[in-house]
Amino acid sequence: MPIAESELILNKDGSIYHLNLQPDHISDTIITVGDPERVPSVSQHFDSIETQIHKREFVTHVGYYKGKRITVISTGMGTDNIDILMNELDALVNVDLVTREPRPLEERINLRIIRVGTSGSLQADIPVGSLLASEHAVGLDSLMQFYPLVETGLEVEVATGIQKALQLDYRPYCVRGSDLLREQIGFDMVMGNTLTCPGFYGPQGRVLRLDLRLPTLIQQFQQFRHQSAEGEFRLTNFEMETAGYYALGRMLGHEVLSLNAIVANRATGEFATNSDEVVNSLIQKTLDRL
Ligand code: R1P
Ligand code: URA
Repeated sequence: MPIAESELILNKDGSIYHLNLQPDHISDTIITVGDPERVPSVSQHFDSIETQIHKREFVTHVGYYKGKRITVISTGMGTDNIDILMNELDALVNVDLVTREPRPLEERINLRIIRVGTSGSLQADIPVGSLLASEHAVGLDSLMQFYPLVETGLEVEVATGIQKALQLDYRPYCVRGSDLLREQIGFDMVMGNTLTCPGFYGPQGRVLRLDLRLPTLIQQFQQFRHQSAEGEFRLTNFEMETAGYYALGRMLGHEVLSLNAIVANRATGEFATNSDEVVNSLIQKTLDRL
């Protein structure tokens, strides 16, 4: 059955609705960033840039780095944008946009998607300036209320423990990212478990003028521990996209890794004075290891 025009929306030139891209625009290896202005910070290192396309917050540059074809795309903030990004990237490679038919299983393409983002550390022993690779992500957002994500026993235990600790009305979701990519690109980085929040202020325990429902939110996150045969699990950092990437990556069959430049420390109250340098060192390391 072809996918209806209302479900898989194409622009007049045949490009996909939000990303504004055609299948031959993208490479199998894709770096994603939240901030559209971070796209040229990545592509400035390319030997050459073959394509530059943008629509809304989705800015895409495609080019070559040391002979390898790389795509860099900005997503904006939040897992709602990651829903759009992951579904549209997958459709570009795994749906025939002319016949509107999904490709047969044996023709499916697995993308490698690496998020290069900023993040706040939850723990005093992970200082600003650290580079952190997310082993697991815990999603406090609602995206997985709408997809049948299959979680492992450990993932369910962790998510249930966090639900209890935070007295949440719903169970968060927990997903492990790509071990393959983490070993290849993040091998010398801090290994972490990332909390993906549906906001930057209240959901990450920041108080400006509004009180929080749970005043001890930050302490609950910092102190949360789960013991299992795999060792001790603790939450290490806050950001706003990783769990959405990992969950949709698992369901669609793509390898996904989230890398975090730690620019804030919520235990010590510090913000990095050299945040651009920290992000640039993460970009350089990522490009050299792809
Ligand atoms: C918040 O300031 C934004 O920064 C982090 C969060 O996930 C959120 O998107 O990532 P980026 O620096 O990639 O945008
Ligand atoms: N991004 C976040 O989401 N939180 C932080 O504290 C820093 C960057």
